[in-house]
Amino acid sequence: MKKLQTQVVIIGSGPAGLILGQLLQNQGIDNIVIDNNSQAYILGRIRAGVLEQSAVDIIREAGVSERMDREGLIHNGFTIIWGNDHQRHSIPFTELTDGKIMMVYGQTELTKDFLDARNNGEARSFYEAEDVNPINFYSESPTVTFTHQGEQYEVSCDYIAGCDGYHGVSRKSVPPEEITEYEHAYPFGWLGLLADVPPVSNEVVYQHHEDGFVLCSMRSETRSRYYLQVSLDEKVEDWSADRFWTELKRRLPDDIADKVTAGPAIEMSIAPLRSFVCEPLRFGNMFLVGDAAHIVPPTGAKGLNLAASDAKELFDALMLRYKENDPSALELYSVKALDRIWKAERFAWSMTKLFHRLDDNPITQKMQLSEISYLASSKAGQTTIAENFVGLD
Ligand code: RFL
Ligand code: PHB
Repeated sequence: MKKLQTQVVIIGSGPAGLILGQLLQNQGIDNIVIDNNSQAYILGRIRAGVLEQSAVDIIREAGVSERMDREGLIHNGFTIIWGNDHQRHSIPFTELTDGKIMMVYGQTELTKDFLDARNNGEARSFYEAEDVNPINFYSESPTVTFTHQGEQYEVSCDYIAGCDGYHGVSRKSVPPEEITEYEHAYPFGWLGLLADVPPVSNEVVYQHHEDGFVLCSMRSETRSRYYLQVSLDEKVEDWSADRFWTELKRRLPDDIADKVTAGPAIEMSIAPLRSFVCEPLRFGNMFLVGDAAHIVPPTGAKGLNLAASDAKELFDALMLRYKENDPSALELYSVKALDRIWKAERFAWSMTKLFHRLDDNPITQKMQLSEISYLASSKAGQTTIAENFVGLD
């Protein structure tokens, strides 16, 4: 058994764990990252693409923004389309929010930048770790045990940050009577396709369609990301790229469909949609961060942004604790983060319910179309969407 010591053990090397690790590392707070997957596997996952102003600021503070600032695409609005007559409207969110922007920069690229920064520094990390187990976190000497390359490890620390996503071990290690989970699984999913073709529009497009939601997004000027709402019975094996392009063009208005450039799929997958929050986020000296604590349906593009904000909030609290021996912000972490998280959950829930085919009752669609039409015609309505979309302070 190898025994190690550090200040903070970070379980999980997704955006939450890597951002927290980098912020701590920059301030000389020792930390160890432990992930049960390989770096190649982590980099192979295609996920988020849209960063809020606050996430952009956090990435800059971490000192890992060089490529994002060079290659990321700044957006000032997004387009909504609705109804049989394909009405459309651009919501100028920068104009409506005193200059806040969104940055299109793929989670894969962001993760690569943070992994490179960590790999090039002194910080210790373990990938492909097995049987990762946080223990004794209600005591003053929390410990994380795991096996790596056949060797058993025991790491003692001051704090554990559970950044290991929805399926991770941190939340599951909490005694059930100490945690409350709120969850709603939607009866549909998103079929996503990534392709090296130019985007159909220079803005992200959200379309309400009677046969299901459509999202046209991008990763760069030469790489597009599209999503189609599909039923949960659909299997990705039944979808060829050709079938995807045909269905996408069928749902889009003709003039936009004509501009779609089809091409081979780099990746296709189906993601189920879920709203999930657990409370609290602190269990003795273990804290939950990012998807380990909450899941949003992707309609408002909030998941990665929440993970970044959680990491920053925990980092600020740890700084106060280590630099000024003041634990008060750690005590407030759960309450403060949950307030922000529930607001983002509400927005993602409302956008999901507004734009997706929810059921077969025609009155549901009539209500949705009327609400979208109202929002598009009202400056107050658009401002509400805009300020939630760019992220509430
Ligand atoms: P992650 O990224 O899931 O990372 C968790 C890490 O923990 C590791 N792990 C373990 N390690 C040790 N022991 C264990 N037992 C472990 N179990 C798991 C895993 O290997 C992994 O490396 O969580 P994190 O860091 O909290 O980051 C969350 C984001 O990844 C997620 O919220 C976003 O991708 C959500 N999301 C979007 N968010 C946005 O802000 N904007 C978007 O445009 C956006 N689009 C999306 C999305 C998510 C999607 N899918 C596939 C769910 C689009 C899609 C389709
Ligand atoms: C994406 O580009 O993957 C994306 C964009 C906007 C969303 C969700 C995902 O709301």
